[in-house]
Amino acid sequence: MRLLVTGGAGFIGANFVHQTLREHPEHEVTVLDALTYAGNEASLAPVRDRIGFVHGSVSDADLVDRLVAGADAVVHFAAESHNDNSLADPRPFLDTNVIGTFTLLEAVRRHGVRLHHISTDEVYGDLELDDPGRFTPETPYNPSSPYSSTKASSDLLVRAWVRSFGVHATISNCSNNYGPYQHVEKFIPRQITNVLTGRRPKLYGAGANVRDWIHVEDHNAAVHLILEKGRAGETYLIGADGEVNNRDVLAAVLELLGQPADAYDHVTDRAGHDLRYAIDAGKLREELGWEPLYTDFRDGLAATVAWYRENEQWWRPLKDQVEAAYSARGQ
Ligand code: NAD
Ligand code: TDX
Repeated sequence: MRLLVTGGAGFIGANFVHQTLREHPEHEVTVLDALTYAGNEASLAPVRDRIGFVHGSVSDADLVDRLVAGADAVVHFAAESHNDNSLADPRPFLDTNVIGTFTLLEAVRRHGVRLHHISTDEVYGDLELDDPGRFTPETPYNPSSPYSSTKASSDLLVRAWVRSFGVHATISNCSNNYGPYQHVEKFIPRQITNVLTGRRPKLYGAGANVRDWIHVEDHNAAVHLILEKGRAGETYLIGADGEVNNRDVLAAVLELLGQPADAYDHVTDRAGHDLRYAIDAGKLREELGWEPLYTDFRDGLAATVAWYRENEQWWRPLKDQVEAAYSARGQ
């Protein structure tokens, strides 16, 4: 298949491109990426001569129309993805996540091209710490932040285009990813690179918030399965039973980097901070036979720490600016 991968210079998209070339050489890959602050061509450098790369926006209707016309399927990763940024400046989240997805939907509708829309578990809101339940495809949407509300909006647009126009689309809602090439604004890489640059890690509030961690390779393997075997119009939840609270994640990072257990700061909590996310991936496991490979979070985290140690040239140019913005917000 000729795959158009939007957001392929970002964290999950770049890992998807690498995995595709390694494990699915039958696909031809073209990346469409606006190279925002979060996009990094260096993430694609090892495979640059084996893919097409177009620098542009998913909201550019003429460009998107042309690219979609030459594809068999679109895998749509492109988004503004960081909750804290959406609290500071929501507008780009509407432009890319809502208008960008709308623009792609109109193009796949015109050209009869398959779309897989990448989304998040944050569309479901949050759970209490002691709630025995987890998110399922039937959980009502209840997003909290400007980021998650624009992702929820984009999912609803996809569902409406499936129902009203018969667009051939699938959606996946995944939990928190970790692994190589993740921007240093995000929790795990921020703390690793704080230690590596002599800063103290920063924990929001008391750190009781729970995230359901999944290695990015497991997420992308699920996306490939959905592309191959997913039923049109369906939503699949992706998660690997990886619930850990932020305090425990940070403790593991500190230990892996040989730091004392108390070598971190508590900082101002995120406004509207979601308490807990948890995914029931039963449908994906039972219908499509997906199983995660990274079942030990600590092993995956150790590999991620090693990657950041070995790839300072990739993250170092981003670090000071990110920390300056955080410290201006008391975080
Ligand atoms: P990221 O911020 O690392 O990468 C986003 C990429 O999209 C960047 O390369 C950026 O340049 C590009 N982009 C932004 N605006 C664009 C535009 N208008 N046109 C074209 N490209 C544009 O994000 P990520 O963490 O890799 O997330 C990828 C997708 O996965 C997003 O849709 C996100 O909502 C979803 N998701 C992320 C997680 C997670 O834990 N990171 C979990 C579930 C779902
Ligand atoms: O410095 C920090 N200290 C801290 O305690 C940062 C950056 C975060 N946190 C907390 C906030 C969250 O509870 O860590 C947790 C994870 O934070 P993020 O990495 O910002 O991720 P989150 O807000 O959970 O959203 C992520 O997962 C779902 C992605 O960024 C989203 O794109 C995805 O949809």
